[in-house]
Amino acid sequence: MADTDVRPPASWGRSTVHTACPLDCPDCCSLAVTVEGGRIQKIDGSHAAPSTDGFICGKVRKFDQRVYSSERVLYPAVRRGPKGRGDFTVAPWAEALDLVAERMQQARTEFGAESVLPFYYGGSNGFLTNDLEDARLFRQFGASRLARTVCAAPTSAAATAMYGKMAGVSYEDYAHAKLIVVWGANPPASGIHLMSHIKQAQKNGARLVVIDPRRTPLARTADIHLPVKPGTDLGVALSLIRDLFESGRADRTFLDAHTTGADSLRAAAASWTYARAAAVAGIDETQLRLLGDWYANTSPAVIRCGWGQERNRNGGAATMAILALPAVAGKFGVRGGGYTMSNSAAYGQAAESWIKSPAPETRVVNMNQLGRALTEYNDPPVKVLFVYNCNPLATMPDQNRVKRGLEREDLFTVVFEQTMTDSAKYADVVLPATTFLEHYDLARGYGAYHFQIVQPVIEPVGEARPNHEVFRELAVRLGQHEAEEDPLGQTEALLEVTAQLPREIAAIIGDGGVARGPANGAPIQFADVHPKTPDQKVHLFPEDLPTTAGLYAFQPDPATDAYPLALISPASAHTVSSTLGEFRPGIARLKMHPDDARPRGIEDADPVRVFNTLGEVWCEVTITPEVRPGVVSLPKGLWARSTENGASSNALVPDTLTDLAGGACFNDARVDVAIRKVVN
Ligand SMILES: Nc1nc2c(c(=O)[nH]1)N[C@H]1C(S)=C(S)[C@@H](COP(=O)(O)OP(=O)(O)OC[C@H]3O[C@@H](n4cnc5c(=O)[nH]c(N)nc54)[C@H](O)[C@@H]3O)O[C@H]1N2
Ligand SMILES: Nc1nc2c(c(=O)[nH]1)N[C@H]1C(S)=C(S)[C@@H](COP(=O)(O)OP(=O)(O)OC[C@H]3O[C@@H](n4cnc5c(=O)[nH]c(N)nc54)[C@H](O)[C@@H]3O)O[C@H]1N2
Ligand code: SF4
Ligand SMILES: [Mo]
Repeated sequence: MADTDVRPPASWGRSTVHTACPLDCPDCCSLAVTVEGGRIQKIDGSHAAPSTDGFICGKVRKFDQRVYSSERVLYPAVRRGPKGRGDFTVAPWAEALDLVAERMQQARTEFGAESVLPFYYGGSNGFLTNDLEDARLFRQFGASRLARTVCAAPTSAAATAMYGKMAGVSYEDYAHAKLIVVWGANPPASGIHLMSHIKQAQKNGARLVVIDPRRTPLARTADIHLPVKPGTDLGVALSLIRDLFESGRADRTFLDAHTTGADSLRAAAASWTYARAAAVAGIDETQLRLLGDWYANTSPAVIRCGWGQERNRNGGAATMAILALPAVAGKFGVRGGGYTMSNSAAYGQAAESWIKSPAPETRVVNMNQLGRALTEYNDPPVKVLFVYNCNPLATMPDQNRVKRGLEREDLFTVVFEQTMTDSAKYADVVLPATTFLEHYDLARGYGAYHFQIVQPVIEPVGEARPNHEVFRELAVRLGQHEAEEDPLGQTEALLEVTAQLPREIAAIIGDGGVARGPANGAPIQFADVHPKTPDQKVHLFPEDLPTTAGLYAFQPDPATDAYPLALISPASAHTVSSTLGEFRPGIARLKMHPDDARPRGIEDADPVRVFNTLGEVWCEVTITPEVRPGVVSLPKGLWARSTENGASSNALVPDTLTDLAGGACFNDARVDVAIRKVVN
């Protein structure tokens, strides 16, 4: 075993340990965890990270239930029953790793190294548990590469091309705004620490606009709510841009000095009158016009752009048009003016570049098409699937195809996990992983400007081990590393990674502090931070950007007579993606508008079938005007146990890709809904 002596000794006294939350959430809270007798007693927020402000979400307050859950994977285990049943025999670590290494080598000999596919995402992982030893191992092995596109691929490509991922407006600075536009984001569920600043702005007299197919709790407090049809944001944003130009309210001085491509953008927006955009989006034209006037005439004005608008065929173009708005209207240069999307690039590090082993030019598999890769790829077929930091059966598109792939008898699947997820049940070998309360990591917020160290507060539960140790041990078995040569314990991994960080950041987090990003975590765009494009300009019409439809080109709604309803599956307050989904009580509820329920004879709480050609989901229904007509909604991250037939929204989500960067089209499913006859 590698050196793990830096873990604090199990103290039998009561103490409070300071750490941070690395889960896939924009906030990256600072935590105070009370431990007694080596066991977690309480998890709470601390004041170390300013945006945390001493409170955290309900999910992480009860994360100890997950750490000590009866569903925790405690020991390595080898499958003994049919795939999917979750029937395993416990095995010693050495034996399990020997078996994994042997099967990887065998696959390489018989089918080539590309027949091994690592499958991970790592949204809830910091710099020690993703893209470190794992990347070294699979690169040196020559495995297929994975395009990690399940989330934020189109938004990231748009922000990179246009602004070089310039740092955004901080949560705290929302209090200075006079107009806040929340576009495709749902902060009351998905990034709660922005909320108090929005509320403060509202108290100060700011107007709030929410653009979301659902009347979310935040939308209820908004001055304007535009309940757009999913996938129509492009037209809405272009109509605002068109009006700014046509009415002479575009900021010509800013455009001339700081942007390229303004004329081409103007031409792309020319056909998007308010009337056309309102008709396409299914919204009220007067309200859209009013937003146009408010946005043109108010400063500071800030746009919180989320990820809801990216998860469809127009997601890349829509995000580009939204991000173009503050440039066209000249909203930068003042505190509380500009935009926020992902701030993950604000600390100036790039994990990928730390790893010395070069990335081989092997096959790239788009993770959104895992089902296809497992069932159709033949050159070579995938023979070994190594899943970690991910629960693909719950979270990837086209669930039934993924399931058929995982059922293949000739596929050897390794799942390295904390709990017995739906995916882990299909494993040939399960390996137990530590949680963030049992290992070190470095976590950074992609909303709040927090970069912090995550420390173990307890000893690993069972025989769980951190990722870098396990991948290093595998590398030794595969002959890629000498057994005794720099064993990668927690200390070494931490030192290696912190050495790659900018020195100021390393110094702060090394002392257990919170590094705050540019301008001490409160940058003014175009004063403290500038586009990181090569010419430091905003590229409003980046001609070379590879989009499948053409820049700012609108692709129409894929609804058909057979499947007229758009299904969306946004983040819920109960889970982080599928993490904690094991604790979701009861059968999930599909939300449906009364106008859609009535003609189908569906009443509140009825059992229903949601279906299309890809699959069906058996659940119950809540009839509510919270979703707009023509749209139904199921929560993201459901496990099989949350529906009557074990399928979730992803059984209905096509594995088609977004117009930019091969992103997932989670909100582009078209379905119908019928009452389900329940036979007793
Ligand atoms: N509690 C909790 N927090 C989370 C997560 C979680 O699962 N649970 N997930 C984390 C992760 S991985 C991410 S990426 C972020 C995501 O954070 P958000 O972007 O806030 O999350 P989503 O719920 O995907 O989408 C936001 C909103 O977009 C709306 N929407 C759907 N389709 C469209 C559309 O076409 N146009 C517009 N304008 N709106 C649309 C949805 O109704 C939803 O209210 O949240 C993170 N935080
Ligand atoms: N229908 C629908 N599906 C969606 C979305 C949607 O909006 N709608 N959103 C998508 C989005 S935004 C995202 S980001 C993806 C996320 O999808 P996933 O990447 O699958 O994320 P999680 O569901 O959180 O699963 C992460 C798993 O990694 C494990 N894990 C965590 N830390 C470690 C570690 O250190 N070591 C190891 N070995 N394992 C660890 C956790 O126990 C957990 O089971 O889901 C996507 N799926
Ligand atoms: S999930 Fe988000 S809100 Fe909850 S503790 Fe973690 S960072 Fe904070
Ligand atoms: Mo995500």
